[in-house]
Amino acid sequence: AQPIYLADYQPPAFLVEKVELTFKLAPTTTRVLSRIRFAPNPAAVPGQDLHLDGEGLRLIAASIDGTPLTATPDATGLTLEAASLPDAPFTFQAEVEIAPEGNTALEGLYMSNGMYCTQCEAEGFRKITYYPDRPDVMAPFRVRVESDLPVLLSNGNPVESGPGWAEWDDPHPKPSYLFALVAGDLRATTGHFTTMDGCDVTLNIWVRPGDEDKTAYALDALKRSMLWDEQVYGRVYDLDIFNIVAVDDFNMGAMENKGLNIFNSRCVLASAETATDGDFAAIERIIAHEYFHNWTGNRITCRDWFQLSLKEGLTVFRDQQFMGDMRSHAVKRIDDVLTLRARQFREDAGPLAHPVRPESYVEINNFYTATVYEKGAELIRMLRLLVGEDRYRAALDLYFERHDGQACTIEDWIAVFAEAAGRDLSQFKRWYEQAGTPKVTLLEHWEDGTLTLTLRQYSAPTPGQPLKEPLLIPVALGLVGPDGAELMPTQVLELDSPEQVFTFTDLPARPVVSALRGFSAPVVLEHAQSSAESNVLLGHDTDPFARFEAGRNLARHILHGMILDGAPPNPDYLNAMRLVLVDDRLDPAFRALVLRLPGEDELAQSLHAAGHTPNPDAIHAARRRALCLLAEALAPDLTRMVNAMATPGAYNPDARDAGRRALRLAAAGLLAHADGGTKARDIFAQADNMTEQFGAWCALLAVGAGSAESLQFHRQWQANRLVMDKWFGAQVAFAQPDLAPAVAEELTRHAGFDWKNPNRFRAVIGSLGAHPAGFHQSSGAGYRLVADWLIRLDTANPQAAARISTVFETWSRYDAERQALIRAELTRILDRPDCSRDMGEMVGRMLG
Ligand code: DPP
Ligand code: ZN
Repeated sequence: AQPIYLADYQPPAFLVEKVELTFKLAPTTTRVLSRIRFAPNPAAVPGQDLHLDGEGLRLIAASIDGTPLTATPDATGLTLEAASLPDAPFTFQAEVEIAPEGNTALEGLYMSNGMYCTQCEAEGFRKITYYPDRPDVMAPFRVRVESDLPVLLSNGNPVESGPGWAEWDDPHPKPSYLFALVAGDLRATTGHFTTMDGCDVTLNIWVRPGDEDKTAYALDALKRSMLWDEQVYGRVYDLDIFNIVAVDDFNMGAMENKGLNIFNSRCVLASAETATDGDFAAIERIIAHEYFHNWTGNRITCRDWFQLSLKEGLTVFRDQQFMGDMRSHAVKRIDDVLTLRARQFREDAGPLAHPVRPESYVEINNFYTATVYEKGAELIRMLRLLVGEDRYRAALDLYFERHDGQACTIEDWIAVFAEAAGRDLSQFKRWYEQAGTPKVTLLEHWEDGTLTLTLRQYSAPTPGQPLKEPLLIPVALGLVGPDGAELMPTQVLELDSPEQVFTFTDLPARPVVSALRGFSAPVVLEHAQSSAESNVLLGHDTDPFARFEAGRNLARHILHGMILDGAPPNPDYLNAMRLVLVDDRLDPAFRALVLRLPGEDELAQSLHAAGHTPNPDAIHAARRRALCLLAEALAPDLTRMVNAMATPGAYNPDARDAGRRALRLAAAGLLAHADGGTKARDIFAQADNMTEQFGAWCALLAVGAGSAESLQFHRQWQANRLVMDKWFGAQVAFAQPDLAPAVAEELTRHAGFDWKNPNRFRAVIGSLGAHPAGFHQSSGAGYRLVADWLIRLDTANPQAAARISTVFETWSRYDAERQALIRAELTRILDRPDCSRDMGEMVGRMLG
């Protein structure tokens, strides 16, 4: 397959003024009738052919202004030759047949549990009918759905309906990737929202019968999102109705189709008994994310798919702000940085590294990545820090005012900031163009009351980018006295050269440098600090992220020592952890985060960055030993915390109770390494909510216990698909490393292993890939099992298979034996005649 290049962009030859669609739904013989009004694009080179994308369609008939068409489609669609097209607007009509029932790729129109639904982003609409399936073609849609199923939905407002049919009208011009249709036997939970302009909006959460008791939280989160977007960004909803539908078989988390969001049921359904605090938070975030897309994505969309971060980075940043406002900014920031490092830094350090705005792709579905999403959000956070909050808001106002209804680029985005801030941002723009995580080195020199800081930046080569230019890096920095008092509040240093020196004079004593407060830039900071200095920051820094980071640095340092030379942990560290654990002035959620040791993959990443070849078994063993030592040292306090953090009364998913449960479970989980799981067993037995039931069960599995609880969990929840995903996943995630591949394999033979369901596949195969010591078991059994299943899934659902293939992206970190085993598996995946375009691109990039 040929790559597509950003540099080759051409405006569309024709624009669309109006789309009318009729769907006659049937599992294997759905008919789609289209009537599309085209007009020549004044901005395009005249005299071009009109290419209508279409894949897997059976063309029944087509015409232009009523004259039957003779052109025959090829594998990519239908090309209407310039010479055969009128010079003025014309109407193209077509009738095609498709088979949603056999659509296992879950892209286009497909079926899930007897229900019809769609997924069109990025290029699924071309599997529904012939159309210029590109985001810079925006049009109003009118849709008629015909089916005997009781609920028939599409985008926009309902206009008319009768027995067996319904019509919907979406007046807002939209790209085809935002088209949606749903038909099924569904039940709604309904609410209302009055906009700040006084309009009433009907809100519906549509679910399968039996799931109505799991919709309340999503509906509430939706109302809060709508209010927040009005209050913080001045953005008002623009239709009479907002529908959300829960679907069990779905490749992504959710999709922001105009007025008709479609959600993976995992990202919308929740009750106290079936969902964890983490699930509730994810639902709140994703509901907000998809809702916020209505302005950042739908009304202002992307000119082409290279600009994906224009909508995704911005919308992630907005959902991060929202979650901070709803819960805790400190905890949210720490969580986001942990996710960024675990997923995006990992991606950026390996063969799949790519810029936030890529320059080429073979299959765009492969670029819905942590780089485009999470690093894209970091770039917006940095812009906001550099221009200040007021100018950020002014830039956004200008963006909405200038570009509403348009398909835009990163250049348009940078321009509103440059104008609102009166500042040249061309150096900043490199962040969108250069891949890789910059390394920032900080050196201190102290003399006579003057502190001199030398900051250096370096960006290593990434695939296709051997040389890097210096970036504009905002380094938020404060100075803390040796007693913990703030000596200098946060200043934002702008590092824009390979090396710069900053001087601070007239200091009473040598301060402790608190650098990269709030994680002000997505970089790896190298700053040698003693454990005494880290302890000052951990105990006193005014910036909560910096406090967390100081504890993290101590933990990483100790774990590296244990892994590399078996050095025992410093007693100071154990004591510092005790102080955090019992400090009731600190938010329990924050304490839970500090207590959590860096994960095995994070340790492999940091060891590799420090020039070592990580050994997954040694990392696992050392981490396990650290957990035991920590548990023994803190046992009495941990026991006290388990009791103190109980949340009496009815389950409440809010941040306060969730934080208490997080600390309670963190304490019980740690304690299990000393007491064999006695406390965890109590929590499991008494739990009236999934957070504690599942958390306690995982704590038991982690110490090799919990088999009775596994049986009970299965007995209790076997009828609940989402909870069963947890049952499948946890057994793999917490399996003893040498057993993990066998445990996963055994589960693939379980009657409930419905491998075509992406959630279930991920629960087993994805969990094995996320278990470093299990996946990288030296026999290669983990690699083999994952490869076998990726090959199988690739034939049914290439998009999902390609996404999960990233479990192999870190292969070049490991020793020669493991590298050879992985290369052999990747080659086996690639060297099949039926290897998909999606998988071919991913594996090809990984092999380099
Ligand atoms: N639905 C996905 C998201 O919201 C892709 N747009 O990120
Ligand atoms: Zn999104």
